[in-house]
Amino acid sequence: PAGTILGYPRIGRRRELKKAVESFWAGRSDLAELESTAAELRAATRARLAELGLGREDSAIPESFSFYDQVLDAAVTVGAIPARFEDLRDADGSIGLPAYFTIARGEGDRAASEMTKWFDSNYHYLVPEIGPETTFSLSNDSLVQQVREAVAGGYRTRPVIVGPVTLLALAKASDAAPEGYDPLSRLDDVLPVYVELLGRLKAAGADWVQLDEPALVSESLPADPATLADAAHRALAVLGAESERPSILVAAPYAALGDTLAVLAAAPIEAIAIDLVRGGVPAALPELGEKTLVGGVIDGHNIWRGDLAGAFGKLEQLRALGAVSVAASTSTSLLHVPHDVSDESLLDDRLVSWLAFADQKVGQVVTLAAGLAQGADAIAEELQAASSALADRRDAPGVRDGAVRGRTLADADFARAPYEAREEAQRALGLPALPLTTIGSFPQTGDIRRARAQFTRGELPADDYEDFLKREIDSVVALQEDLGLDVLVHGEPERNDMVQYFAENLDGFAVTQHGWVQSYGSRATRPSILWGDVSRPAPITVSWASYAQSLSVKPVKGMLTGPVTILAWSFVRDDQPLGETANQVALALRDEIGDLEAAGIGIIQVDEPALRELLPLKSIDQPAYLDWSVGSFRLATGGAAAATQIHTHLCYSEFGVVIDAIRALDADVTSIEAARSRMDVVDDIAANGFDHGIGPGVYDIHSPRVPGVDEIEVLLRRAVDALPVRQLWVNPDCGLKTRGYDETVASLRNIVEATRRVREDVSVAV
Ligand code: THG
Ligand code: ZN
Repeated sequence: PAGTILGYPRIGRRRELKKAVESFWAGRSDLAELESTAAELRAATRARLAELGLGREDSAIPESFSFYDQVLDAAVTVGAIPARFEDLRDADGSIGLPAYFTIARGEGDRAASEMTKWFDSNYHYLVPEIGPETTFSLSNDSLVQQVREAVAGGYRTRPVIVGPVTLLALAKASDAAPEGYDPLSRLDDVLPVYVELLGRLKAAGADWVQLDEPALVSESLPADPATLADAAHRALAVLGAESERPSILVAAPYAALGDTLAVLAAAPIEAIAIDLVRGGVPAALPELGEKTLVGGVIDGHNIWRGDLAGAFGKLEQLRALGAVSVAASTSTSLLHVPHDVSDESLLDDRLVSWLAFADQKVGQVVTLAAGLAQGADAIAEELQAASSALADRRDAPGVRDGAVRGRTLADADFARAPYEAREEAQRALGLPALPLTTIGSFPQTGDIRRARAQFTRGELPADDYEDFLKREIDSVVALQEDLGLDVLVHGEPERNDMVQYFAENLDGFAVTQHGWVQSYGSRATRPSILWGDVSRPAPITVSWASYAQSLSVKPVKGMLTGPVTILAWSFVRDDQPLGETANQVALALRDEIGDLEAAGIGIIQVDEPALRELLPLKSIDQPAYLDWSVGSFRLATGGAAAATQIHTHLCYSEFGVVIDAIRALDADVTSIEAARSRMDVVDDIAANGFDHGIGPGVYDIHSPRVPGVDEIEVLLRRAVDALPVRQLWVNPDCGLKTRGYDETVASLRNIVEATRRVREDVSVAV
């Protein structure tokens, strides 16, 4: 077909899949109910995509459903599961849905699969574990059944599966594997299973299959691009040689394919999908013969209607470069965008006219496909309408705000007093050695969520809601005083989400009602839309922080989300460089910090958990990214007085990867995750000569387990042995929002006791 999409959201327009899956996990519904809900969702998706104009019978509709994660789907399909779950196979060796969920989520002392970010998206996949002991065999035929289900419903769909190279390239060596083991060394062993699968898909009625091979565009994997290209060459030679198989589309989304395009062009496959949004049109094309080049010209990452004429122009360029068969597509799966902007009745009409969620993007692909088939004239009206919307957006009030753009920046705005001077000034805070604090959020109880929902629905008056939140703060402050923490927080009961809360309180953002995007498994976020120049109409956090401070003589830490994280977890305007937008957010936060200082808040934390997340895939793009991301943090915090202690928090433990960036942030104190890696990170910190305050986490908040006093003491002593005491803080790994109160209180009590023990030995050294 002349138009397709690489994949479609799976969670359902109203998160039906999330609800069905979680209800099954809770034992409130059985497997048959779950399977039937899933089948209904798949049927609704096919019908919707056909209604939007993708062909019912020409393989234009992708079969891209997943109960949890597409990487886990592929691993389970080829039987590559961790040894600790082997006993979950059925008698015939197959891996059913309950086993699949157990592999994803863990059970008892069998650890869940590790989760990590999927290329440059906000989606997280489950990392396969592969070792010499892994035996590959076709172990699940869900995809084959879904093709049959589609055929029975009157569709020829195109099954989508993560390809063999990406599956192995994303895998980590299993626990049993020897040092230096490379899962990619198992390529020849896994290929026969893919061959068998392709045969069964063909027999089930699939004319085409899509192998997702985004690993081929990445420079951030253990295997280098040339090794991955060679693996693709070998894999496709084997898969392509089979006669009983569907036509093969290899999709390489998320960045430019570079030299590897020539490898795919020479392979015995029928189509190649490339990302022309992130990648751009290549200067020249290799000899493609009859192969179809699927041009990913509609952005799968973002929600803008965008420049449709420009997208069509890219497809025409492919033809001009010699491609005889060109098709229109999305740059990536539409997994990363919400279902349908027409569900957003509360959004401003004008804003809506600039937007395209998944269904609107399908419409755009259908338009481009018509243009390819019938010529540009046939779609002139649609192209014109998109261009008009783009022009309207350029000129609309709020997109460019003179007051925001009039703020000039000087180099001095990005720098604070020298660290030594700040350290001296901050002694006035009177903190003990190894100061005790938390990351910011306290448990979001059912009561808090209920009150917020009632308030949002208009059932709880604003005054009552505010009272409720104040009582919540009262109890969180009292708890921290009782525990003996040194730097208190207000607990953030007023925040639904650390990004959405700021988006709701800043100009230039819009929030959606139903714009859910899968983050991992059954979990989703509702990214805000950053559409215009950002400014702060009024102080946001000051009243909560001051209220909490009024309850205690100990310092209360103000809590803000940093500019990079606000951008990373929102849909951001695409009409100016990210760095420019980041600086606007930074200026709003800078003003907030000034107001917090004026209200007597002496310690302010600016969280940047996404600093590492947003790091570009291509190493050539990384320095520029670090430049603007670090710059925006420094702009946000650069106005703080020397005596004001600026903290930041980063949600990961790979300190080494971004140590230079962290140093450049120049925060007075940085808290990071360290409990799961048993404090290994302190050696990295010491080796790097990092000399600012550092709080390596001593409590893994991702687990309901309460760490014992002795265990925490061991971690603290490790830190104290590796680093000067004057640098060290004591805190959990991350916010306590997702934990219950019982385990939180017990864990914090143990942290305080362990710290007391260690302080006895180090007090002399301070
Ligand atoms: N906030 C935002 N984006 C994020 C994160 C965040 N992106 C990256 C990372 N954190 C993703 N992690 C999660 C963790 C939990 C959930 C979603 C993403 C989650 N979501 C609820 C769910 O799906 O049930 C919905 C939450 C709600 O009701 O608002 O649990 O922290 N912006
Ligand atoms: Zn964190």
